[in-house]
Amino acid sequence: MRPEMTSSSPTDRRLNALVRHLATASPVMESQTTVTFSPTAGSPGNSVFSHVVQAPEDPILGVTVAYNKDPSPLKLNLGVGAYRTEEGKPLVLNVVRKAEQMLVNDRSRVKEYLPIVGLAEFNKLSAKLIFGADSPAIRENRVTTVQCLSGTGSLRVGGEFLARHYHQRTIYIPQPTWGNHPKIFTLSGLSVKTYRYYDPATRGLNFQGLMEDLGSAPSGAIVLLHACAHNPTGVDPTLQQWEQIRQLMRSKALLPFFDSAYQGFASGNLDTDAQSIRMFVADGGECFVAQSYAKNMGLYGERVGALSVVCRTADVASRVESQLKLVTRPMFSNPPIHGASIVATILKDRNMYNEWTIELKAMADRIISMRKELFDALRARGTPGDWSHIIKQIGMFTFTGLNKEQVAFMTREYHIYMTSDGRISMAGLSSKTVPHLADAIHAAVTRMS
Ligand code: KET
Repeated sequence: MRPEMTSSSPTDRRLNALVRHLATASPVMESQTTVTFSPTAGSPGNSVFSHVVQAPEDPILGVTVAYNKDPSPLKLNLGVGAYRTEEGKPLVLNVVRKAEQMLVNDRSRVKEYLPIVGLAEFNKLSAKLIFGADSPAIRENRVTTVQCLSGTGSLRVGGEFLARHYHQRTIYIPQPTWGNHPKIFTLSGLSVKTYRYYDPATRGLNFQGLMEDLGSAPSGAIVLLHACAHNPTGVDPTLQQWEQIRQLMRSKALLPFFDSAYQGFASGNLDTDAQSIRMFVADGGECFVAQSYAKNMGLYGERVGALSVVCRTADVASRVESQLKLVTRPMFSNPPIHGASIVATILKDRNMYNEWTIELKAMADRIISMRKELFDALRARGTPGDWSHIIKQIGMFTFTGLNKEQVAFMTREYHIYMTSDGRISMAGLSSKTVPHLADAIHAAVTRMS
């Protein structure tokens, strides 16, 4: 083992580096770092990286890697949450194409760096979209919004800010949740705990467990909430339940951190899907919101999103923003211009905005019709079990209840790819592929139970 290696894990080392970074007000001096001399050239097999072990594939994006390697013409990717057309093709929205054309035709546009906080117009419009056009918090300048690298980057920037400036370092995330959440927040420097969320017996919300766990969380703890279309379960609280969650959280000074990756995808309506967040903002309290345009505008690869922090006063919001800049500047300096310009072009023009809502609703409706078709196909096959959760669940995913072995069987025998927790991306399904999936589920349930 080389002298600079320790037995600690990469996560420990990352956190130690973070602690050292935060503890030193001045930049780390060159002389404080240990530099060892290792040969970087020479005979093969002598790599300074020979100790590096092969990492496992990502549990979600790795499904696409496996799918791409499968030569079968029957193969079907229901892993990643990415919308496909009835023909199984990725979709670029018409309104996005139109906005891009306008941007290309505008010769006055340049490729200069954006400010550290990103495109000002995009930030303003994003806050309006999530909090509502008439939001008092926006009117009172109590919201700061910074453009980040899609939903993931927004969560990470928020997490790092909280690790530096908030008195409580514990964040509670639902059990289960999107697989990247625990990694993002641990690497931000927070300590991650879970609260009960899903009841496998009812395939619905474990509301009592949720309230008990948040009720016994330490005062001030951060709580990650999926704004709508919970991933992976497709189970959301009702508005009445949200109100009870809000009251409990405010009474215990728990800090809400909303992840909004599916606004418009749950109900087909942008305002309806923002209701949970707006309830928390309406009470005048503080909260964090990470917004993504990956799904609702189909801008997956453009990496466009925003972090908003709602504060008690305009003065606090302005100071929070100044510190968010210190998080992003050494992380990615400033965000990319293209995706944010597309979003701003669409959001600021009434006609384009309306066109977007129609296209968004069509995507949401197609997913809902896939739920119905899959449910009917399983009923027609007499597949054992109650499959009504397929039509009750909300958003991009169905949490089928299929176990790891059944999923592996469906991949092996039917070339159907999905995450091993039994989550299916309904957005990847079409009328043509429903029978194949229903056959596979039927065989898995009858032969592998
Ligand atoms: N939050 C949630 C709840 C979420 O499902 C995703 C992506 C993100 C944030 C991040 O999205 P971004 O592309 O950074 O804006 N989920 C899908 C893709 C992925 O895993 O990266 C998925 O669950 O399939």
